[in-house]
Amino acid sequence: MNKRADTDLARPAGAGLESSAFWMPYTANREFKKAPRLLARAEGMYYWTAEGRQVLDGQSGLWCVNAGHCRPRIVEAIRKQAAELDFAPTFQMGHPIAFQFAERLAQIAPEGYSRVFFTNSGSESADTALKIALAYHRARGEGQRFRLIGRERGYHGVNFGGMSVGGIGANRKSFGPGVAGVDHIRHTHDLQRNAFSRGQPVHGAEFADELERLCAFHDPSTIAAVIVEPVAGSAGVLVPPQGYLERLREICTRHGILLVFDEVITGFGRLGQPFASQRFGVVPDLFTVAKGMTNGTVPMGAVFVKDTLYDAFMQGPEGIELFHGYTYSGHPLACAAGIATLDTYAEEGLLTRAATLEKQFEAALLALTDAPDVIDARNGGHMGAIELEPRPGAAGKRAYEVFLKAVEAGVLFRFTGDTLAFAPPLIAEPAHIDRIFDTVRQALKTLA
Ligand code: PXG
Repeated sequence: MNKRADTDLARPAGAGLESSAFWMPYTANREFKKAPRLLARAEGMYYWTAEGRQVLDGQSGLWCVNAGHCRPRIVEAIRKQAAELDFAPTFQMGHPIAFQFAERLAQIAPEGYSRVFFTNSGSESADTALKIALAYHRARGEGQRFRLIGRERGYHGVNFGGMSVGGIGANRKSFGPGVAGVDHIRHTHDLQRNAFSRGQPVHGAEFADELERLCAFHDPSTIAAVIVEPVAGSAGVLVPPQGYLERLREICTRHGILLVFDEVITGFGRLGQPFASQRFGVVPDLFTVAKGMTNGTVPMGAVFVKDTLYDAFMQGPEGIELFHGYTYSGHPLACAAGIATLDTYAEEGLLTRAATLEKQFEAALLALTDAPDVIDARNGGHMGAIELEPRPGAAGKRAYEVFLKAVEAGVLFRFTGDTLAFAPPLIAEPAHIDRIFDTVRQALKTLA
């Protein structure tokens, strides 16, 4: 038996975690456990640390708590569902709430999207979308379309499919060759031409032409799908240049390639519309969601599938149309949380609220243009980033120090490399937004 187990509960929060059993994800474990930062409670725009200090959530958890924390309606729905139907299978059986939630989701989706496949995370959504794309082509007699195209600096989760099409080097390098038949187009970040853009940058629609080059190289009839985030999130909020997504769409259509949008971050109101495709007026063939789907409360994801694709499967031979699914696809607790989340979004107009906050968010973010060491500020909807000049020989260090200073001052956001990323809950008021960016300015000044 683990000798420490009995005494663990009695020790002060955060103390003595050096030998903790928890292998933390995407974390410098040894460093963290020496000086842990523990969040113990949350409500609305705020967390409280284990020591009782209030922290403003500038990141909606991990881009997921779009309606703010511990919303009573969602809490109650989960509580009630857990007592009524904790679990029931969705393989060859069903339960009503999964059907209800799918209907509700279809109601807010772009036109022509009335089918939803449930997963449990963004990673599972990415892999599910890629598998549906491959199976769709095969069902139509185009099984030679096996290639999947991603983009540099893309993030589609950590499972093998999503990792393979993903384009962040550190997420790939330790894990072998990944899925066969994958290639990447270049990213859209162009600091020289587009630094300090407001919203969509002017330059770079032509980066989409790389897809045309890969078509020529591989033969387009071998390419099944292209997957991109409409706005790249993890790689530091890269907003698509004007005309870029339109051009990707046009090239895919011309060559019979499916366009997949990964809307795990952009979905559920982050850009001022329910989904990014509605904001940008570019409609993919499939899109993935997770995170804001249940306001971050119960793990869940989904793939939205265009009716034409679904219909192609339903016209095949009788029997199971897609040999794919998870034990927890359409889990009752997640569906209950999801329905209550959609109710909350609808009641408070949150799926379009980012559009009204956008100018103030942009002004507060772009005001940092003259702060020390800032080399770019960029935004779209209710998300944005500040890129810092890396310290010579110590990439990422400056952003980490700003992050620590801000947490000390009671404001939480994300950093990746030397980029700080911001995505507060959609219930934010202007004063919250000002506080986040004032805190960043102060931290930059102190560290300069
Ligand atoms: N696609 C996108 C676009 C994502 O942003 C995933 C897929 C994977 O989702 P799951 O639920 O499997 O983690 C994500 C996740 C960050 C950060 O701050 C971003 C994510 C997760 C954790 C941290 O960069 N995105």
